[in-house]
This record gives sequence, C-alpha cells and structure tokens, in this order.
Amino acid sequence: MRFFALAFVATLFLTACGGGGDSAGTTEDASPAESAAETASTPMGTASISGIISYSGEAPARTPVRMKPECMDQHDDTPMSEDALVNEGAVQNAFVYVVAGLPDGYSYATPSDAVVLDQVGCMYTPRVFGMQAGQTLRITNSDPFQHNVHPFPEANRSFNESTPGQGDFLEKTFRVPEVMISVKCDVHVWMQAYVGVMDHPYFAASASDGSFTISGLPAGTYTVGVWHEQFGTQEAEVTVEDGQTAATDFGYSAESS
Ligand SMILES: [Cu+2]
Repeated sequence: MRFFALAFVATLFLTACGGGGDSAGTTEDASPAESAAETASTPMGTASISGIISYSGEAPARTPVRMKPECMDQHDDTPMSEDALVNEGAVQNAFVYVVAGLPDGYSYATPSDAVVLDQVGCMYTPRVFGMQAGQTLRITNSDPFQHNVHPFPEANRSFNESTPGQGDFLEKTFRVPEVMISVKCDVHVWMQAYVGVMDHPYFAASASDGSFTISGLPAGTYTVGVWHEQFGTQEAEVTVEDGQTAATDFGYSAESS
C-alpha cells in the first residue's frame, strides 16, 4: 500500500505546482516526500568550508559550438564551448563535495524542493550541479522545439525521454549517490550537463569567480573532493571547528591537465 500512497502524494504535488498545461511531466520517479517523512535527520552544524578553484598557466581556449539553425536562432552571439570555463585563472563548474568525515550513520532529509535543469538555446543551464539522492530533478524546456533528455548513470536507473516543446518538463530522480552522471540530448549531440548525486547536503559547484562554499557542517575533519570534466579530480583533508570557516583552495594547471 505504501507505493500507492506515494504515487498519490506525487500526483497532488504536480497538480498544485505543475501549471505546465500540455507538459510532458511524469511522476513515476519523483517522490519528494518519501525520505523527509520517515527519517530523523543528523543535526546540521555551524562550520563551513570555502575556497577558490584556480588554474595556472594558459587556459584552454573556448571554441564556437556548431549548432543546428533552430538552435542558432536562439542566440544573439555565437555560442561558445563550456567544458573548460576559466575566467582570469578561476575555474567555473567544478563540483566540490564532502567525500568522507560526516558522522557515522548519518542521514539527511531529502529536500522537498526540486532542482531545476533548464534547456536554453540548446545548452543545459546549469551545466554542472548537485542534488540529493531522491530529490526531484525538474528538467524544463525553454526552447520552442524538442529536446531529448538522456542521462548515462552507472549506479542509477537511466531514462531517455522527450520534452517536446517550450514549457514542457520532466520530473525525475536518482536514487543512489553517484559522482558524476552525464546528461545528454540525442537530438543535439553537443548538449552536455553533469549532475552529482549525494546522500548528504554538503556539495557545491564553483561559481564564475572559482569560489565555492559548503556550509552547515558539524565540526570535524573531512575529505573534500573536487571534480572537473576536463581537468580531473583532486582531494584534500580539511579540519574545521564550530562556527568557523576553513579556507581550502584547489589548483589545476596547464601542465597537469
Ligand atoms: Cu536538445
């Protein structure tokens, strides 16, 4: 009976919040209320880890993305590659996350709000992002034509579904942690996003100035991991006290990447 109750909750959620009209929204994988109702959460803390992801040496050049005419029509300027965004030595779109060090047997409630991945001008926005396992991933379409959403997980269940037109969306989730899951579009082969699925809320994607902040941590010693689609992965050990922010910078270089 539990399955039916969950399905009913998901349907109510869509009815209340959908408003998509002829949307392609589906509910089979989305159940945002599931974990929150059943699991006592490990307390959040007051410590933070923040830093800058930098790049030394000559940054890779961005190149024009060759798109179909329907996609080019959505852009005023030539769209440029986003797989190695380095802004004056700062690395954007690195995924930073706690690898180890959280309290034994930790359990964190699944956020009830959805993470949104939009399809705009035949590119994904954001390109790199995180979500918690079981959280709703809402994939929206801002373009007036079809996109096909096709993730390539190894530990999670894949899907391959269309968002036919503007305003259409899918609601999906991934059940278990996985860093990272590649998301692509079968119609527009250059479209690329990456999602990091975590069983805790301690993750961030680096901003255009290379900065990241992970907050709400209990005092402790953590292994922090960084992933970048072109530059690879790194790890560091960080100790942080209650109410404090530990500064932890990461660096890539032209020699190592
Ligand atoms: Cu597409």
